[in-house]
This record gives sequence, structure tokens and C-alpha cells, in this order.
Amino acid sequence: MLIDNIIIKASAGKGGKGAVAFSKIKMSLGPTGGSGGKGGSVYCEAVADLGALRQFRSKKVFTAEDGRDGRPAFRDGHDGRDLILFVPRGTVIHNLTAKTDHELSKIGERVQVVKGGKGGKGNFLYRSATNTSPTQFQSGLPGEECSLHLELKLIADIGLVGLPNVGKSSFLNAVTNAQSPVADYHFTTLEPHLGSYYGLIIADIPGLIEGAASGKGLGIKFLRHIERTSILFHFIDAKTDDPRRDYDIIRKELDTYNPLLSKKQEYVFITKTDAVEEKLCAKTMKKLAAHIRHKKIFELSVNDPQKMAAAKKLLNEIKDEMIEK
Ligand SMILES: Nc1nc2c(ncn2[C@@H]2O[C@H](COP(=O)(O)OP(=O)(O)OP(=O)(O)O)[C@@H](O)[C@H]2O)c(=O)[nH]1
Ligand SMILES: [Mg+2]
Repeated sequence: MLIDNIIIKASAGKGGKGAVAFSKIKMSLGPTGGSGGKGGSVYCEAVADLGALRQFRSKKVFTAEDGRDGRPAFRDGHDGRDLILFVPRGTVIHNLTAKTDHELSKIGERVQVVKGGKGGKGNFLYRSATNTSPTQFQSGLPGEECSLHLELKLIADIGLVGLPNVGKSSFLNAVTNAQSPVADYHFTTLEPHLGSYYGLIIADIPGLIEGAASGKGLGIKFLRHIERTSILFHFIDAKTDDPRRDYDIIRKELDTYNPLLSKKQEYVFITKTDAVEEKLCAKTMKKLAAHIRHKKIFELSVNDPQKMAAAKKLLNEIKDEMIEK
């Protein structure tokens, strides 16, 4: 089960205490107490692993290292090590204590959630012309603490759209480790499923039908999941008697729901090509190509290794392009 909502506590380390010490060398008497190191801070950092919130299921309190105390002979204490909590990309960090929200949308992006306490001054820093043997020092300051609500808002890179039963889930399952239900009837998929193709997140949503944008079928509830994707894969069944109509139905729903959806980069796939004769498939391709010029159309069949290889090649290209960005 995907963990997408969890509350944890984070505490930063406290600062080390300043030291009080004096030189014992006769010719250079004076204060030598070093300052305490600062406490470690806690950060959240985004990673590709969608399941990264699992680690918070049993352990709930995360504490960074304290700063070390200052020592004699001018030796300052070491700073405490920072603690980095890895969360999936798309996690919103709600800091319930500071009442702030921060979304981590890029892999490697990092946010500080609590800051380590400052180290205290040792007595060396209190020396002056009038106070040559200071005994003052500071204790380190405590680190900040907070409660964090980690909420995963999935950001898919590619959204699969199409009429019901066109093979969206079958494709997702074939290229990722997702287990989206597959069956030969409409609306097999009842809620969005996500899979990761080497870090590229693909979202399979329930099939759309005419009128989806105004509430028909399961559509509207799930269109929002593809609002944030940058690319759409539009699937059309090779068995259709009218690919242009099928294509237009989906495009109209996307546009009605949010015109930005229909402006996304789109790749079109004629699916289940193994289930029809080659001739018919070529005819369907031709009809569609004339209807939507300047868009790439691919033949696809989860049962055809060559066609799957071409689809994977496209996924690799998209992935490489996204990394370059
Ligand atoms: N012959 C053949 N059948 C396929 C292929 N891809 C999917 N199917 C079959 O088509 C049916 C529908 O596939 P799904 O993957 O559930 O389709 P979907 O688009 O996710 O359907 P909904 O979730 O209902 O919208 C299933 O019986 C699949 O086994 C294919 O490449 N070739
Ligand atoms: Mg499905």
C-alpha cells in the first residue's frame, strides 16, 4: 500500500556548551575554553522513490545530532551532523508548528525543517583588558522542534488517457511494476494507478467518456490527476470503427475540463494492434494521421515485443529530456 499521508516529529540537535579552561603554562596564563559546536539541523529532500514515506510508518521521531561541548586549549566542539529525511518527489511538507507549507517538486530539492541550536561561547571569547581570567561561558541553545505532516501529492510525468477498455492499464503494467487491474470491460480501473518507469512516473486514470468533463462516468474526479503531468499518451483501440471520433471525444473532454490539458504535449497510440489485421491497422493509422497532422502516432501492442521496444525507446527519450531540464 502506498503511504501518502503521515505525521512525524523532527528535532534539531542542541548546541554544545562553551568550556571554561585556563592555560597552565606559566608564561601564557589565560582563558582557553573553546566554544560549543552547533546542533545539527533536519532537512527533507525529494527522491524518486515513491514509497519513501514507508520508513516513517514505525519510527515517528527524528532527531539530529547535538553539537559537542567546547574543550580546553582553544578547541571548539564539533558541529552536530545534519539529518536528512528522504521523501518522495511531490511531497508537501506541512510544518504544523511553524504553520508553513513547502512542496518538494524536483528530485534533489531540499528544505530545512528545523534548525540546530547555536553553540555556546567558551571563556576564551570573554577575555578583555579588564577581565583577563573570565569564568563566563554560554550553554548551547536548544534545537528547534516541530511536527511535520508529510503529504504526497503525486506528480506524474506522463498521463494515460483514452476511452475505456483501450489498454491503458495493460500498458502501465507492462512497462512499470504497477498492478493496475485489467479486464475486458469498461471502467476496470476505478482509481488512478501510478507506476515508475526508471523514475518516470506514469499515471493511469479511469477511462474517459463523452461528457466526462461535466461529470459523466468516472472522469471528472480523476482528470485533476493529469493536470500536473507534462505529457499525455492518448490511446485509441485498433478495433475502433472511427479513430477520428474516438480521438475527438477525448480531446473535447480534456479541453472542456481545462484548456491547459489539451495544450500538453501528446503522443497518440493505436493499441491492441495484434488483435486486428495489419491492413485494417494501416488504414486506421492513415485516417488518424490525416486528422491530426504534426502529432506522432505509434502502433502499440503489449503482446508485440518490437512495438513495446519502440514505446520504451520513447519513454527513455522523454526521461532523458526531463533529466536535462
Ligand atoms: N490483444 C490485446 N489485448 C489487449 C492489449 N492491451 C490490452 N488488452 C486487453 O484489453 C482489455 C482492456 O485492457 P485494460 O488495460 O484494462 O484497458 P483500460 O484502458 O485500462 O480500461 P479501463 O480501465 O476500463 O478504462 C483487457 O482484456 C486486456 O487484456 C493488447 O495489446 N493486445
Ligand atoms: Mg484501466
